[in-house]
Amino acid sequence: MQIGVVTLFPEMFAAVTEFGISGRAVKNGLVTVDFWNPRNFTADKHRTVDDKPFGGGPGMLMKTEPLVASIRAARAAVSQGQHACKVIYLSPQGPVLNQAKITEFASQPELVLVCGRYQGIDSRILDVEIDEECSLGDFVLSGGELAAMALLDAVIRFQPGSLGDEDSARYDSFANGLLHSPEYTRPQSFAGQQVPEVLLSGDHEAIRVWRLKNSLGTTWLKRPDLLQALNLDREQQELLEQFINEYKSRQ
Ligand code: 9D3
Repeated sequence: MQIGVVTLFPEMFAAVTEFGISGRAVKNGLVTVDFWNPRNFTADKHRTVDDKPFGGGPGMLMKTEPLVASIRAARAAVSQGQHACKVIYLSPQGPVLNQAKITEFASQPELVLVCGRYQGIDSRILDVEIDEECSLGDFVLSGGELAAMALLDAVIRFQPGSLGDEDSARYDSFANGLLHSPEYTRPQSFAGQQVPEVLLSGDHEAIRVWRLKNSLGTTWLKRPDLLQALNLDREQQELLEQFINEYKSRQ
């Protein structure tokens, strides 16, 4: 996969391209990430990348020509002019990113991510150059880079070969829209609390049922909105009902 990133701050992306799972995937060439800095597409001696909004008011916008030139350069480089590639603008006004969007983006051969700074970009650039807007949620960041880095990390993890066997196996069992059941590691006794017996039993079926029940229960407790979106099968309904009854009798 080829990803072009349009940003005034390419150095920030080292956090994704040089560390951990995403860093290894980049190092192994499973994905290439190239940066396009509007600063390098300026023509004036001050290399100006911001401009005043028409109508006045506080704050600046990204200067049009360097931004558009860098988006076009990124687009041309990743697709080698062969075909259209998706251009995503990280924006607080976009729909909130979720795993379904990540899998959709991860299946593209190329992406261009556009990071805004200041108060954003001219609305006509949005119309002409941008295919989709994506937000991380309803809180204010100083620019699009951290959002692009989150998207990048999530997309790169999805490239075949980027996860070790252990990680992918884990991922598989939780691609089901539920939160994970509680997990425990050594020591067996910590802060006066014991690891649940069943996890020490070696009984794989009992462990599967316990994990499913507690996965449903954790989702019910912490993210009931996720349960609304699911169609639980018979076993899941019964296990959730058990969890709820036991929880209520403990309260
Ligand atoms: C305080 C400024 N806001 C009122 C006009 C507008 C605004 C402009 C630019 C708010 C944030 C930003 C910079 N944010 C992003 O570029 C951004 C973002 C975010 O702030 N929150 C969640 N997701 C994203 S994706 C890109």
